[in-house]
Amino acid sequence: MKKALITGITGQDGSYLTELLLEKGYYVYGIVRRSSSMNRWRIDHLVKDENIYGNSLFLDYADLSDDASLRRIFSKVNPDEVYHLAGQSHVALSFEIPELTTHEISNATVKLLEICRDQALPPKIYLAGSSEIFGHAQESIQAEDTQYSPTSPYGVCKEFCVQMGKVYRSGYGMHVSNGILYNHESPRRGENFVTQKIVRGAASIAQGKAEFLELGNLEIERDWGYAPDFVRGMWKMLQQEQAGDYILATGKTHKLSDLLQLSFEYFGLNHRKHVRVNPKFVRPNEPAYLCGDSSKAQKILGWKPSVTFEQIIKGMCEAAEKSIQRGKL
Ligand code: NDP
Ligand code: GDR
Repeated sequence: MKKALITGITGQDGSYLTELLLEKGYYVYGIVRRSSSMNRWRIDHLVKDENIYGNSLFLDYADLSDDASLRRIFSKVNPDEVYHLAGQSHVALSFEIPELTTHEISNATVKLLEICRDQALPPKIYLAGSSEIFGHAQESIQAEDTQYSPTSPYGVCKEFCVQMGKVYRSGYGMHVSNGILYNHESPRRGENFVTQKIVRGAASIAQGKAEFLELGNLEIERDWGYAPDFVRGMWKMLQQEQAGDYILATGKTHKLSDLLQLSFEYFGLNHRKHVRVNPKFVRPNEPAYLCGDSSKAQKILGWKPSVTFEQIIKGMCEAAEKSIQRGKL
């Protein structure tokens, strides 16, 4: 049985990746960090399952800023595959906390690469790159060879990681793959990302708990995919003999107004009556449009997205509705 170590196991992608790897018969080791309140709802169902937790799933306390704890986990686990997903993942917040963003994304990635390099048998490594590295791209559809032009501290840090991944791959012959992933969503999406904010905002308005939803830039277009599809792509990257860089994207974009319409209509509302712009949510700079070409992943990994934008948003609305029924929203 293979052993996988996941940083960011409590996040959206980490939770789906854990499910996938357990299904495939892996031993999964996850790094969790201490917080004043437990924030493990995405993996609670696995942790509460006695057949899983302690048998094929293991959690250890660590933090990206705590070198000793990370090194200790590597010595204990000796992983075959490392999926490095942890870090400050909010683009808008990276303008407010650029230093923390740099530490958690750039410095932590170098640290992990170095720890992996020091292992007797370095593991295969997945690094969580982002479409934000393309920023104000020249090409309307970006491919792996599109020039990077990030527009946020987050995007710059992710470019740094992608470049470092290439350096460790070519310099030391390590199996490091960069996934350049476009936005991917699910009912487990964090509540301050725009899809979940809109879905839950519409649900609150429908319940009479709020009258308006305040958003930032409404004139954007993104290539939104489905998180469980994307973690399948991460795993496929590490099953290749050669490591590489791969874009995972649907190749189809939608406007923010499409997202608003779908979500508000689900709850029987007209979004035009309930949405207003609050400059607080407008970023200093950002790409207006991002769309990815995943031909390389389709050809080499045999990867393709399986869920449409409409199905993703409907699934998120249904999940919000269930949360309302359980009194959790
Ligand atoms: P989430 O924000 O849902 O999860 C982030 C994870 O990182 C959480 O488990 C969080 O732990 C953990 N984490 C953050 N800081 C630290 C730290 N200092 N030490 C230990 N753990 C930490 O992100 P996603 O699952 O959506 O994304 C996974 C990765 O992929 C991220 O690196 C993100 O930037 C990148 N990415 C995501 C895309 C997307 O659309 N989802 C697209 C492209 C890239 P805790 O639960 O304790 O906060
Ligand atoms: P993004 O996702 O920044 O692309 O990062 P997010 O959902 O935060 O924003 C998408 C677009 O919506 C616009 N927007 C708003 N966004 C938020 N969060 N809140 C608002 O009120 C709002 N109003 C408009 C944004 O300006 C933006 O254009 C996600 C993260 O998962 C990253 O980690 C990942 O790297 C990228 O996707 C690809």
